Amino acid sequence: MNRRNLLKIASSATATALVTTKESTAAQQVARATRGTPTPIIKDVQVIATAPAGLRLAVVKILTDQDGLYGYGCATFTQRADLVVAAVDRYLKPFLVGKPADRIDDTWQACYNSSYWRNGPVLNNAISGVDQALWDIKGRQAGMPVYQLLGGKCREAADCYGHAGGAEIQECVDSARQYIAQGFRHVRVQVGVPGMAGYGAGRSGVNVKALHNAPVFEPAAYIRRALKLFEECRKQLGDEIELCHDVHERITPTQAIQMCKDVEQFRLFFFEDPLSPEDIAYYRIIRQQCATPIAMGELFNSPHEWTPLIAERLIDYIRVHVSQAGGLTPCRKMAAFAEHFNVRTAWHGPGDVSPIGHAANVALDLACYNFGVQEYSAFNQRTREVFSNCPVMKDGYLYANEAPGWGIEVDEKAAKKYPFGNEPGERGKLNGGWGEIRKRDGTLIKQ
Ligand code: GCO
Ligand code: MG
Repeated sequence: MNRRNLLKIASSATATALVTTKESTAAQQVARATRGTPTPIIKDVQVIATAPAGLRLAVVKILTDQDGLYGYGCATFTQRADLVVAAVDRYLKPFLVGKPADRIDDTWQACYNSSYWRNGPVLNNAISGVDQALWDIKGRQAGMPVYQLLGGKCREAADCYGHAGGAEIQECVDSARQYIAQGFRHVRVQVGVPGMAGYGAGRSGVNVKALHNAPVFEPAAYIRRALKLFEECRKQLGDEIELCHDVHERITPTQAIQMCKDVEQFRLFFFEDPLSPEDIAYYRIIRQQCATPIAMGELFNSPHEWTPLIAERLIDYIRVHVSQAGGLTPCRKMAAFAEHFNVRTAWHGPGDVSPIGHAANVALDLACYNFGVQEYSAFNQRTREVFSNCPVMKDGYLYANEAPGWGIEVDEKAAKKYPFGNEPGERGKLNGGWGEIRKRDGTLIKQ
């Protein structure tokens, strides 16, 4: 019945009651839809520094002037976490307190420009913590998970790859089998190099002889070993399993060109970081010589790194560490840009991303059409003690938890049980930083 008819019969008490009920219901509906829209003002900006899995995580918490309205954002740069904490405390907090919490991109731009010099890992991670916290607040206000604020689902869940590794080839193949048994359709395979410091794999044998005492890595020995690994994986695991591999920027550009050609026969799902960010111009040569799918991006901080690779279609998967690029706001723009060039996403998702950061990955995974694959690292029991409702892993798929915002609460008392400074070995001595890896002759390897 339309409003005019309603008003016609408005004379009788019942009718009046009917109009009042309808309007009050309508008013309630409007109030519910615009709940929390008196602009929330940033009241405090804090950083939760915790290492429940022995890797330094930094999470920004933004509190607003509306009781119970706050949000979390991942700001994790594990090798320089103390500097990110200082960048938030000393610079972003005084810059933000008193500002509105509901202007996300504007706040991002203001923080990004407030240091004048920009596009560096420390400041980008600090800004990411703020950015993701504002998205969390927006979701909590709207009563929606962040992926809904980005436009809703393009898929039910994010198809993931796990990390299979081993000091010996058979150990890695067996580890891959475990992921396949858990339902994973994609597995990253990494194997150690006897006597050397391999990436993503254990070490075996006695240290090779060198002119120094640092861990040794010889690119050529790694390449020979990796090619044998892929051959064995295909022989034992078959063609169906999607294999990924991370070179981790440890070989020369010409070795990278050759290795990309050599691995073409193994039909990898992707071949990650064959080049360092400083050498990305060589991708033009690799692209002309083989069809091996390339993934690159976790080390990128600036649009000047990813835009040419995407625009020239020199990579297949953009693998940015979301907080390293400045947070959800720049990465959703990056994903949209990449879609036009059919470059797909494969957000960085190792153990040194907090569950908040993994939730941001999943929000992008679900809402962006050009999703490729999601890197997955399991959350150990201590991490789950600190972060409730971590994204759910099932049959090799990662699911959003469907609660408003990221849907994650941080138990700050539990976080304090795992302070920075208790990391094992060299990482502890170096405040979460990495040591050196060198060739036999002492030449430093970018690791
Ligand atoms: C990956 C990465 C990581 C990085 C680590 C650095 O592909 O997951 O290469 O393993 O080495 O995140 O801190
Ligand atoms: Mg990597």
